[in-house]
Amino acid sequence: MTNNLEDQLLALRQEGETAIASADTLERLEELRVNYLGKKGQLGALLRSMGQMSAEERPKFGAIANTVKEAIQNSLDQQRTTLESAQIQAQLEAETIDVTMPGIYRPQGRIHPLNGIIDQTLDIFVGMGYTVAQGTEMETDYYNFEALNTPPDHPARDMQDTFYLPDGNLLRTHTSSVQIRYMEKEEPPIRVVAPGRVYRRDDVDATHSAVFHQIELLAIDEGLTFTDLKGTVKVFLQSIFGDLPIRFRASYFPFTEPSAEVDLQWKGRWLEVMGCGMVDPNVLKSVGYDPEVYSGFAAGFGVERFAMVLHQIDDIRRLYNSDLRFLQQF
Ligand code: 2NL
Repeated sequence: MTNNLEDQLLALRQEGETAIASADTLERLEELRVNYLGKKGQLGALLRSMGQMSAEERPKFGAIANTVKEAIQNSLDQQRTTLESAQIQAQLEAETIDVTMPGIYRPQGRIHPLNGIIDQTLDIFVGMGYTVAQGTEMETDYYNFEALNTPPDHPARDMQDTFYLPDGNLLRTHTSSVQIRYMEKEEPPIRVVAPGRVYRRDDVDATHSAVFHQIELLAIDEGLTFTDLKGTVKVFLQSIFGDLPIRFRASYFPFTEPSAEVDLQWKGRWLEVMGCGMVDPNVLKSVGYDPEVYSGFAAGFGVERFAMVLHQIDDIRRLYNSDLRFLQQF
């Protein structure tokens, strides 16, 4: 009887160790633990039969049972360690980052040359205390012409030069209208810069487009003179084009008096880059400012023309075609 139980204990140990060593998952290992060492497990069943043993036999059997229990527990612990480290190893391998793999290609955009000039210009004027103003592309005759001292018989008002809409409104021919509206709303001192899209019924060729971009600037204050205009324009042009010679040449605009064209010496010849002048007293009157108290200067330029001079572009349409082979050069 005793021998038989001892044999069963040793057989249990043998069987248990073999089964545990071949468990290939942690779940399977837990099943085996319950089966051998659990409350209702096989070792427990054998121990319960100790009740029928004599007092002399019990200690010896108990000692063997303990050894078997420890042996099975050791096998379980060892196999758990083996399975857990295999699991970690597998996870590490699955999650390895291959640092030699090529990266994901992300196309790199860039600023369009026209936006580049607009950004640069606004930065310069905001740095000098100017406020950026914008307005609508559709305007009334009053804000585009009348308030700007442009008489009804002026050629700019001709059907040939301006796009008129069926309702009598028009597409603005400059952003001066934005500045007129700004002056109506605000009081001097005024420092404003107005970028935007403008329309002219020009014949479209390599240097003219029916729609283009303009930036105008305006300063109104007590005691502003042509010298203030010259200094401002010079600082601005030199920060865009570098330290090149510039000259002011007498010209005419209905909204300024005196008026001037500004030329830039670029690769040995004089290029016309902007127009400017002292705001005509009639323009000040039209927004309710007293020309005896206030004076001011204004200037305007075409962004496309700037871009063409700066980047030596010979055809304005290149700026509108979105051809990446062209745009990627800037
Ligand atoms: C050019 C010349 C110019 C102005 C724009 C202006 C605006 C107001 C009052 C007076 Cl509100 N003048 N603007 C003055 C002179 C020239 O632009 O060649 N633009 C493309």
